Amino acid sequence: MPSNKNVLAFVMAGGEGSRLHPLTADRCKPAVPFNGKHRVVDFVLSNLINSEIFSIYLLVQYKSQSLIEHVRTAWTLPRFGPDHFVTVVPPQMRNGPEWFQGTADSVYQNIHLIENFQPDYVCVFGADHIYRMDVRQMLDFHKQTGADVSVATLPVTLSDASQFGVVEIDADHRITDFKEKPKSALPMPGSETHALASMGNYIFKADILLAALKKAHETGESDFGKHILPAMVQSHKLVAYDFATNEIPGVAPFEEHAYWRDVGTIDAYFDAHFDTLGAAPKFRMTNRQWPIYASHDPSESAQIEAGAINRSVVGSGCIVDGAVLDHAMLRRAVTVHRDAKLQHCIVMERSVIGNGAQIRRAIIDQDNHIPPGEKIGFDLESDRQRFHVTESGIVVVPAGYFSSVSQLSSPKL
Ligand code: ADQ
Repeated sequence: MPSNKNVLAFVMAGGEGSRLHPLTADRCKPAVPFNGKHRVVDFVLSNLINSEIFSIYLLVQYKSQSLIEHVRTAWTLPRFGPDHFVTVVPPQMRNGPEWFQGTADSVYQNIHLIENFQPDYVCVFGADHIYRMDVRQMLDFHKQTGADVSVATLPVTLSDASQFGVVEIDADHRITDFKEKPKSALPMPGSETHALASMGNYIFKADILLAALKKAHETGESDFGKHILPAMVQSHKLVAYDFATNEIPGVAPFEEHAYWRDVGTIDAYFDAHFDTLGAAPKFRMTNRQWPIYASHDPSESAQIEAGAINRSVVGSGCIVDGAVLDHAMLRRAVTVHRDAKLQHCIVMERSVIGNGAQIRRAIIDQDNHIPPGEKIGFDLESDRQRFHVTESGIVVVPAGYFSSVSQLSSPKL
């Protein structure tokens, strides 16, 4: 199998994901479930593998157990050679008693992995995004422009710009300014409404990265967006790769071109799920030419006894008996009992929805036994007393909440 042998990838998967709480109470952001059977980390890993980049270190830190288990079961690559691996790297305190102090420090603490592998190029990618990307096209651009660093970019509205690293560029795509999460941003060339944002995915010439990491460490700087990239703008050639030019085989005409979502907040996470539904979704989970791989699931098929189902995903091992599902995402082994009604809901593994329960605009994390007749998402003031509710009114029931408060046994079908 061909591979980009001179390319090493680091996927930074240590993010705490505090704005996704309580979904990140027991797991890091890249391990958060997405859609019927995926985890968020599967997108970047699939993009790298589909781009024939097979040498991947996954840097983990915060609450990494479920991510490690997921990688062990879903991402053990067939070993065609010593350079084919997805290896989880936890903080090992090689340079002192500190764990990773930031994104750049997570790579710095593993600098020996770059020195041992001796790549020409290093991809440093985030793990928190829903998208398809052919990384080879960014690599080609990086080589053609002779850049020291390439930053993947896309337009965001000026009002959203403060959540991102924002770049200014000249006519040759050269980055002339990089500001991490600026209070206000200038519009990009040719637009009055959008600024050019970093997607948090970078390609470095390996020797440039090594030198930059060592220098940053000496001065106590630890983050790519806050420290390393802004500091390199004057001294190095940084270029902005335009994600809108990235072409993926098998993308349907109706799909949103250059779909990319940072699912860092509950609202963004919730909305991205529903972008995948319908006959003409903004983002199609299924694309046989550019698959997003997921865990191998040994469960039996879903079983629908009766019910009314509209635009929904029913994962393997689910049982639905006489319920109404409207824009519902059921992950593996969810049971929905008679007369229950789910509208715009995500229900995670092994949860049980009792007879006649009504739930709308909610995320039910795993292992919840929702009692018969329960109503969630209708009286948000009362929901706020028990659950997490976002400003826009999405209710999140934490994992195991209903098993611990009610000790319910599963109602019979
Ligand atoms: P943020 O997403 O706010 O901005 P950050 O929280 O540092 O940046 O996360 C970047 C990536 O690194 C994520 O995949 C996260 O899981 C991981 N990560 C965070 N801390 C880590 C640590 N200590 N060890 C290992 N991994 C860690 C970044 C850029 C912005 C850019 C946005 C795009 O800084 O410039 O616009 O991503 O979403």
